[in-house]
Amino acid sequence: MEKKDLINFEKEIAELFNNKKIRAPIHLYSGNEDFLINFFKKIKKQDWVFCSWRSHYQCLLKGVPEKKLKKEILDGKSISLCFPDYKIYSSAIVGGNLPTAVGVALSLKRNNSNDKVYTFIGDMTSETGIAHECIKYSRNKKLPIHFIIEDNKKSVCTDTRTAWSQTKLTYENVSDDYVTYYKYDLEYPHAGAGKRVQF
Ligand SMILES: Cc1ncc(C[n+]2csc(CCOP(=O)(O)OP(=O)(O)O)c2C)c(N)n1
Ligand SMILES: [Mg+2]
Repeated sequence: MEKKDLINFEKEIAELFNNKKIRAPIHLYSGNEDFLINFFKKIKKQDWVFCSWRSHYQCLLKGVPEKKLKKEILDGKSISLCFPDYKIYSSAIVGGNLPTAVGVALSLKRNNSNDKVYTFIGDMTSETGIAHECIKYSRNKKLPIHFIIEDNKKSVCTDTRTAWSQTKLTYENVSDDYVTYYKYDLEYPHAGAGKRVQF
């Protein structure tokens, strides 16, 4: 999957949403294609991927066919896309997938598996108590899990740094065996595609 394919996929979903063809929330990505394409080179087919409400790109990069993904989105499931066959799960709850991801990693370790868990979280999610606990536990127990912190500077319409009165996020610029931080500029609004849609 190339950068233009990812961008075009989101553009098509944005258009469908603005034309009232999707009767449920959507959360689109933009500006992080290069990072994700590069990062996914290390994610194997048998690895597990956990995401938030914003996960179209991860689904495509994990191998979910475009048609299958589009159908789920048209069915109103963009906010919680789960494809067990492709080992990718999303949750619309802030931090909701984190304990599950850690549990899967613990199970992989106990079963001496070589597979790994990759967990994508937003900047605000990375500041929550549950994220701090999950990252601490995973590090200390040396679990086969990696957390990717995706900083678009915002939590819905709130500036994350202002909300916590801190100029630097806790995991800002961290890059080690357990955490990868990156920044991107989201051109779409937090949810939707920029047009007020009324059914
Ligand atoms: C437990 C919980 N509280 C609040 C919300 C509402 N909510 C949805 S997305 C979001 C912002 C999270 O921001 P961030 O983690 O930075 O992710 P982004 O959307 O920017 O990718 C909030 C507060 C929620 N879904 N779940
Ligand atoms: Mg954010």
